[in-house]
Amino acid sequence: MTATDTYLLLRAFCDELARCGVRRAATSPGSRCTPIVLSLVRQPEIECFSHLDERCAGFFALGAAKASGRPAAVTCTSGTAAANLLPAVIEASWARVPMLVLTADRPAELRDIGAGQAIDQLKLYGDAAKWFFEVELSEASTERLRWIRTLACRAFSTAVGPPAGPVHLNFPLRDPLVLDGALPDDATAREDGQPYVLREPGEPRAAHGPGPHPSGRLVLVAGAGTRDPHDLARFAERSGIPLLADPLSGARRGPAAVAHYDLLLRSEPFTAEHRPDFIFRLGDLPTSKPLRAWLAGLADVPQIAFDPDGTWQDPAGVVGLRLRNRLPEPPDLELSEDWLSSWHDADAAAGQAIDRELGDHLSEPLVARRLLEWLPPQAILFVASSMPIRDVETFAGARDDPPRILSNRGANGIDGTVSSAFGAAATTDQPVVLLVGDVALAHDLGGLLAARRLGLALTIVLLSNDGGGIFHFLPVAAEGRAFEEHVATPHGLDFATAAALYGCRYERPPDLAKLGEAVEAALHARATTIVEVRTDRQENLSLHRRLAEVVSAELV
Ligand SMILES: Cc1ncc(C[n+]2csc(CCOP(=O)(O)OP(=O)(O)O)c2C)c(N)n1
Repeated sequence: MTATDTYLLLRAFCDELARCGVRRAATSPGSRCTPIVLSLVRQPEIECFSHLDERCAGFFALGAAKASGRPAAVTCTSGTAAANLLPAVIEASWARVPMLVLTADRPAELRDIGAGQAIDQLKLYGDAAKWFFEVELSEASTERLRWIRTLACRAFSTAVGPPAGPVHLNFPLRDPLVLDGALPDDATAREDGQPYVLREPGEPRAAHGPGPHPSGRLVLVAGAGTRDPHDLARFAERSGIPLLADPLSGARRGPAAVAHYDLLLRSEPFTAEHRPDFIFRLGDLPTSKPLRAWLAGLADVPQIAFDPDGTWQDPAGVVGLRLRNRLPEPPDLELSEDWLSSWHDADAAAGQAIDRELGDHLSEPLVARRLLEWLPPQAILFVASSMPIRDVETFAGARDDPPRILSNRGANGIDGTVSSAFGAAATTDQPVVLLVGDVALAHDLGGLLAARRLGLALTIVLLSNDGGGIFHFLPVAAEGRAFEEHVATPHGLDFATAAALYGCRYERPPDLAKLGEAVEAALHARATTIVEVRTDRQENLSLHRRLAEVVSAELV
C-alpha cells in the first residue's frame, strides 16, 4: 500500500461527502492527519476552516452544522487531540446535530508499543457517537474505491438520521503521509454528480435523487427480515418478477419464487441470458455465495435496497439507492414478457435434475429438500448454521404454504442452537423441528435439558457426519491430519446414549420412507425426539459437486 492508495481512497471519500451535501469542515494541525486534511482541502465543494485547538474545531463544526442543517466534518490528529473533540461530540449527540468526526490514528503496529501520540481511540466517544467505524485503508482497487464511497454515504446518512447526531470514523494511517506524484483518475464515481448511494427522495435532509422507475427485466432478492413476505410474493406474481427468495425471508412461496438460484447462478450460460435491468433487494443478503457473487458482478445494473432498518447489507458496494418507506407500485412497471417464465422453467428443470440425482438414497441435501415438503404449514423449522442452512437454501423447493423457517444467522454461530429451537417451541402448540449438524448438537447438548425440565417437545433431525462437513468445501481440507483433528473435529459421540441421558426418544431410520415415518411420528409425539441420519463428509462433498454439475448440464 502506497501514499497513492491512501490519497485515492480519501479523495473518493471526500468526493462522496461533497456529493452527499457536506460543505464545511474544521481542521486542526498535526502530522498523522495530513492525508485527511489535504484531501478535504483539495475537495472544491468543501470549505475548510483552520483551528489551532481541536476543542474549538469541534464546536466550530457543531455550530456550522446546527446553523446549516447539513453535516459538517471535523478532523484532527491522533492522541489527546481526538479526546479534545469529546465535548462537541457530546453536545452534538444530545442536541441531535449531524457531524462527521474524522480522527487520524496510528496503525496497529504503532499502538501500545511506545510510539508517540498513540492512545486507544476505538469508540473513544462511547455512546455519544451514533456510529463508530475503524476505516482500514488498503490498496485502492475498484472494489475498495466503491466500498469507501458507500462508507461515506453511510456515514452521512447515519449522521442526518433521524435522529441526527455525530458519527465517528477513525482512520489508521501509515507512512508515507504525503503524495509524491499526481493521483490517477478514479472511474468509480457516478457520472451524474449524484452520491454513490442515493437515499429515498423526501427523506429529511437527504441528498436529492431520482425516484425509482424500473422497467424491463426486474429481479427481486429477498432475505431474512423481509417485511410482509406474503404481499411480496403476490406482488411478484402479479407483476411477473422472478423472486429469488432465501427460505428465511418467508417469501419462497407462490409461482414467482425461484428456489434454486444458488445452482442456477453458477451457470455462465444461464447468467449471460438472464442479465436483469433492475434489482430490488429486500431484507438481509441471502447466504448463497453464487447469489452474492452475481449481485457483486452486476455493479452496472441499478440495484435498489429496501432497507427500513438501515442495515446496509452490501459488502460489494453495488447498491445505488436505499429506500426506507416503500417499493414502487405495480403501475410504475413496464415488464418484459417471458422473463419470469424463463426463470421459472430453469428452476423447474433444476428441481427435476436434483431429484433425479438424489434418488431415494439418504443424504444431507435430500433430507433438507424432503423436510420442506413434509412439514405442515403451521410448523416451525429451526435450521442450524453450517451446511443445514445452506442445504435448505439450495435444495428446498418453493411451495404455496411453507412452514416458518428460523435460524441464528445474525452472527452465524453454531452455538445455542438446541436452546434456541426449544425457545421457539415454547411459543407455540404447533410442531417445531430442528435441522442440525452433529457438532452444533454436541456444542449445545446441555440444551436438551429443556426437554426434561421444561417438558417441551422438539423434533431434532440430526445430520450426523461426525464432524464439521462444511469445512470439506474449503481449501483447508487439503491439510491432511491437522485438518481432520483440528478443523473437522470428529468426536465419535453416540447420540442414542445422549438421548437416553436426557430422556428423549431416539430413532435412526435406515431409508427415506422410514425417515418420513419417524419424522411424522415425532411431530405427533408429546416428547422430544432425536432422528439421526448418518452421512459421510467426503461423500457429501462429492454429492454437492455432482448436483451442481447436473443442474449446470441441464441449463445449456
Ligand atoms: C460458536 C461457533 N464456533 C465455531 C464456529 C465455526 N463453525 C462453523 S461451521 C462449524 C462446524 C459445524 O459442524 P456441524 O454442526 O456438524 O455441521 P456440518 O458442517 O457437518 O453441516 C464450525 C465449528 C461457529 N460458526 N460458531
